[in-house]
Amino acid sequence: MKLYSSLGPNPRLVRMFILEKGLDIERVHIDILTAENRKPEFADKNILGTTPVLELDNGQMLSEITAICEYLEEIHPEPALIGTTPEDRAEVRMWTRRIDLEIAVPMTLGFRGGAGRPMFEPRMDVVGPEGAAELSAMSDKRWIWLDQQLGDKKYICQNKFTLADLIAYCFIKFGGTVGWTLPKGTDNLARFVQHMDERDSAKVWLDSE
Ligand SMILES: N[C@@H](CCC(=O)N[C@@H](CS)C(=O)NCC(=O)O)C(=O)O
Repeated sequence: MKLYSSLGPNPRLVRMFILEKGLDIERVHIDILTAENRKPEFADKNILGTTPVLELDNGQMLSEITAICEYLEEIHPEPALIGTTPEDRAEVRMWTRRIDLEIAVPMTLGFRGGAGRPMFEPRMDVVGPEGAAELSAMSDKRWIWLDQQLGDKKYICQNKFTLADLIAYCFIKFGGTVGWTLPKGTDNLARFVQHMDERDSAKVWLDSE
């Protein structure tokens, strides 16, 4: 297997997931700053042009972080990061999807149409500056909501470390790389980030690729 990876929260999430699983997968760096991922050659790996992409040994290309992580979990069930029973798996998927759709997507779209506009406008449709500000404000509100859901718990669900924690952590850390900080009223998330920073897999955030 081979992981086509780059800067950004999505590839970093998959890299952390791989480390948490104790796997060793060859990594190929794709330079998204120079739009290497938007060249026609990369379309053979992912028609949407985004990273990460996992190339399987049979040549199949998988993209979308949840599809990649679920695949890895199926072929390497231990340690379980998406739950061990149908109910547990459903709960982890529910939280992961909530964080992805309700927080990560508006945050990403807000960044691409705002501070990230010079990089993204030439390569994809981005929302206008006003829409970008609204999307960023929307995701900030939802970070506050997530903080309330977390409360004084250590992890987002099931009292154990799961994919749902990884997605929240990776998008908070991504924000830190582009001048964003957690909104006021998210002390629980700040504490969450502190203990997640202690995980060995969190070292991917120190490595600049
Ligand atoms: N929904 C996708 C999002 C992938 C994504 O947006 N990746 C970013 C890096 S974090 C990317 O490729 N950005 C560069 C670009 O879109 O040109 C997933 O789950 O993998």
